[in-house]
This record gives sequence, structure tokens and C-alpha cells, in this order.
Amino acid sequence: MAAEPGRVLKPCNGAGGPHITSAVKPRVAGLPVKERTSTQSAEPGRVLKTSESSEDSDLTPTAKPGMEEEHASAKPREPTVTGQKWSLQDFDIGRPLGKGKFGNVYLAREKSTKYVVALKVLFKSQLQKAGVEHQLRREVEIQSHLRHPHILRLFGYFHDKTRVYLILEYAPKGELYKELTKNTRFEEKRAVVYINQLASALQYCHSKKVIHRDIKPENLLLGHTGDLKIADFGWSVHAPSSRRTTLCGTLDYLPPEMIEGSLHDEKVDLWSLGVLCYEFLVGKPPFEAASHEETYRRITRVDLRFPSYVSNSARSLISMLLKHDPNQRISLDKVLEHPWIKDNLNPTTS
Ligand code: N15
Repeated sequence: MAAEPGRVLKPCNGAGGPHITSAVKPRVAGLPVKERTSTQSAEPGRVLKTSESSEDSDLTPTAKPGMEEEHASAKPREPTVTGQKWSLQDFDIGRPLGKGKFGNVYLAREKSTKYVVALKVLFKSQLQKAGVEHQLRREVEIQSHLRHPHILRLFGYFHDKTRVYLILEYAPKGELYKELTKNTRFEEKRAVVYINQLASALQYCHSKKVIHRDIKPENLLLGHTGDLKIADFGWSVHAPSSRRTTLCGTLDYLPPEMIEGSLHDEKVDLWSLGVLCYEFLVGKPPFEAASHEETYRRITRVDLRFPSYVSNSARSLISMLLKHDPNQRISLDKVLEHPWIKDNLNPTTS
């Protein structure tokens, strides 16, 4: 089944993305809107109930505390408990952690608890111009409901006249892709630790019918013990989906069914896991090529080649993930049982 042409999920990352006309009315101001009774009454830190029935539904205006359960002391306070809303005043702002198309991420500390977070600042004008408010709201909706040790937490959000702020978990060891660049490639034992953590995070996502679709090293951060955190849900949707991506930016991590515009489901993440596994071990993604067209060809043909140093056991797992037919791909359960994982996993690091 072909995806509907022209349905754009996300603007191109990086420069030169197309202008996207939003199908939704611009209402970034209340983002994510919930029981807005007055024009600026979005409730910081409170999030929306995830609708699993429709990948593209409007957000159900069901209030849910942004930070309940597990946290006692160290986390930022629960706005719905105190009745207070977050504002910039609540934070000391530190160094920039990263720059993005719509704004930057800063190290920040919540004043009353001294809890350190990553504060992402997005400019409403830019979000509006690109027509991605709806996208952002969906991301917030999805991510704020996910609780997993290997998924970066979204603690809450607030906004002012010009900006939207996302209160995100701070990952002290920074970007995984920098580690990969620094090391060129990872030893198999280290790759196993990451793949194991990733597989368990994806298992959790899939149990919630969330497919990620954009797992690549740039979207992975490292916690203070060096544990992996999936940070970006920019393309996540509820399965199954025929959502089409704009095919700009790198194709390297996209499975055949996505670049071919077919209906896809959570099995896209199995493919990405295979690509990532390869990249961890080799230092570059498997279908890398000089041109978009060539990468496309290599992906659709599953033109997979391994350098001699990759173990047979790793090749076995990667080959079972990188199957053209999504239904032939090894399941996450079986990934976690695969000898390459089991035999290389240090019991203390799982
Ligand atoms: C729409 C919303 C729900 C999506 C939420 N997720 C994001 O916005 C994805 N995102 C995560 N965008 C930026 C970040 C981000 C979070 C970027 C960097 C960090 C972060 N947490 N911690 C960092 C971080 N820690 C670092 C340590 C050393 C060097 C750089 C670091 N960056």
C-alpha cells in the first residue's frame, strides 16, 4: 500500500528543508494544548493522554501529571501537585548543550530542588513558520508518557510569548555519536551493551504501540553511568503507519519499506537497530554511499558487506535484522536471546 504522497511527517533536518504547510491551525501558544480555558493557560508540566487509536489524532485534552510516581526528592516539583506552573524564573541557565533548527538546548538547574535538567528552547515563530506545531505536540504527547531507563525523560514544558520550553532529562555523558567518532568504532562488548539497552527500550516502546523510526547515533545520549538514552522522538508515530517522510537528510537508517513508501509498522525499528549495530561495530552505516540514489539502491537490495573484523556472531544478528521483508526480521525478544548478546553481555552492565 502506498503512502499518501504529500503527507509530510517532519521537515528535513538541517538546512534547506522545504516549507511545510501545516494542516492544523497554528496554536503553538498553548502547546501542548490541554483544557485551555484562557488563551495562555496551557499548563506547564502537564501532559496529554496518549491516544493510541490514531497516529494523527488531535490530542485528547486529558490532564495527566507530568511527573508522577517514582520520583521523590531530586526531581523538579510536580506542578499539578503544587498548583504552580513552570516558568523560566524557576531555572538557572547554564551552558548550551546543543543547537537545533528551532532553538537550543541548555544545561539548567531548577532553583528550588537544584535538580539539573536539559532545557530545550524552541522559538514559536520558527515552529509556526515551518508548520511543525502539530508534530511537536505529538512528540510531547508520546515522549511524556514513556518511562524507561533508556529513554530520555521529558519532565514537563512551559512557554512564554515567544518560546516553548521543554524540560528534558540531562544526560551527563553527552552524545553517543561523539563517542563513536572518537573511538572510530566500538568493541563488540561495548556495542552489545548498547544494543541490549536499545532493544529493551524499543521493546517497551513497541508495547505501547510507539514506533520510533529515527534511531541513529545522533539521537542517542549517555547517562552518568554511560548508559544509553534514546533522546529524540522526532519521527515517532503510533503503529501501523503509512506516514511518509520527506526523504531529505540521510537515508542511511531508513528501511526499504519506508523509502519505498509502503505501509510500515514497528518492524522499521528492527531494521534501524541492525543499521545501528553495524555502525557501532564498523564506524559507518552499512549502506553508506556517495549519493542518495546509490544509498537508496543499496538499501532496497540489502547490499550488506562486512569488514573482516566483524565476528560471525555479530554478522548473524545484523543479517537477521536487516531483512528486506519486515516479517522476516528477528524479533526484539529474540535479539535479546541472541548468542552475540548473551555471550558478550557482562552481567554487571545489563
Ligand atoms: C518534542 C519533545 C517531546 C521531544 C523531546 N526530545 C527532544 O527534544 C529531543 N532532544 C533532546 N532535543 C534535544 C535533546 C537533548 C537533551 C540534547 C542534549 C542533551 C539532552 N539532555 N542532555 C543533553 C546533553 N548532555 C550533554 C553532556 C555533554 C555534552 C552535551 C550534552 N548534551
